[in-house]
Amino acid sequence: MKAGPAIREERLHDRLARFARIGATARGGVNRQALTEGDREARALLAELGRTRGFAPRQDAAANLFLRREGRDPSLPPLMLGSHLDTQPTGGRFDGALGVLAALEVLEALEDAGVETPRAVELACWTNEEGSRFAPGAMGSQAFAAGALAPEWLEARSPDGARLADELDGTLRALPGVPIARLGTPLAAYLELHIEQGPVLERENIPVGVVTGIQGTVWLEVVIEGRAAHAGTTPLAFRRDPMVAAGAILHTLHEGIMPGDDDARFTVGRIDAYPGSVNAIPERVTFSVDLRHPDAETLGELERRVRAVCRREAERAGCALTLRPLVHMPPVAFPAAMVELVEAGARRAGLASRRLVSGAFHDALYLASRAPAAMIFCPCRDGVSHNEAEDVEPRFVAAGATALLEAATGFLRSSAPAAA
Ligand code: HGY
Ligand code: MN
Ligand code: MN
Repeated sequence: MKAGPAIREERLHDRLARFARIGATARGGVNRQALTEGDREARALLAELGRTRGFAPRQDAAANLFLRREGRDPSLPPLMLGSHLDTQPTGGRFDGALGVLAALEVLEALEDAGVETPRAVELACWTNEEGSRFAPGAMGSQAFAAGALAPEWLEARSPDGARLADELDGTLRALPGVPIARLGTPLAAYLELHIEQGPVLERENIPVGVVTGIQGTVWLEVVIEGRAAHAGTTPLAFRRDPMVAAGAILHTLHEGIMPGDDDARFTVGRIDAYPGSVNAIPERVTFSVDLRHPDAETLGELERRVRAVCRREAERAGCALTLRPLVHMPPVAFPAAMVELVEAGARRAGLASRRLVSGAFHDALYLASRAPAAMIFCPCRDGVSHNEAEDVEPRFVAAGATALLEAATGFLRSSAPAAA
């Protein structure tokens, strides 16, 4: 393999700016939710950029999009680099897009340098990592790892009423010239660059985060059903008010979970009252629970506690309770060899690094069940993400992409088949 592939910072910055314009919001963020027109536009641009460089695009039934740069032996499973292009409703310009465009930058750097790699290198753009329009998150990578889309996902409805199966179909048809491969093609290893979405690296001014694993995540949908009634005429004794139960649940869990455990994360990001009229006691209150912990057993214990508090407070308010599990992601640790590969790559590039566990889930969590995987983090300003103000200093964008390139070429060298 000839030496010399290098990241072209300008090209990467231009790409990030170009993709940030797709779904750009007035406050400088991005709203490019999974399987929307904006998502389709970004995917089409990515396919076009790949085609221009001879990286063959393909997609699969979960609308994951791949670009493939051939290597010497096409029969060898490829090295895969990826992330996601879908965003939160008030997302930032880097969450996901940085990993996809840095992966493209690695493919282009290899191409620019005329490097023949022993095996193909593929870029993967995973569908619906965020899970905010359609649960669960990391849907595309889950389907890829399992080799199938869970049938119950297909009937899922987004808050705007769209049906997942229809949105998937429309997204696939939006790339008519891109063949649809089976779900779960082979891979030798997976690497993902992502912003840290937390404060650690920036606080320590360290450009490269070597991610050792991802904490566990549980999402629940909590539905509390009481009886709609008149706000003015219904005395307390006659009320079966789901909002009373919801208020008690949120108070008890906010007070009881995070203050007692620095590693625990409890978030209610969405709450809805039906019919949502000022002067009617609601018939139904629905809210989301996002629960996280690095320790699987503790996460299980926290979930049991959430369920028990929901049952107790619903009963107290004379309401019915339905708890729907939406996501269950056990914590994952990346293989030591892959973690060391990333660390060695940062060292070769002269970049300071430190190890850390990811508080956010990522597609790498599912790829780790199919092949040796690892992640690279770069610092983001004030550790803020899932916020339109999300920002990354240009020097950290360049450092992250360089670390990805070094880890990729390090893997390609270490896994090159012995010369025949
Ligand atoms: O929610 C998560 O952890 C991911 O950022 N979507
Ligand atoms: Mn992300
Ligand atoms: Mn995200």
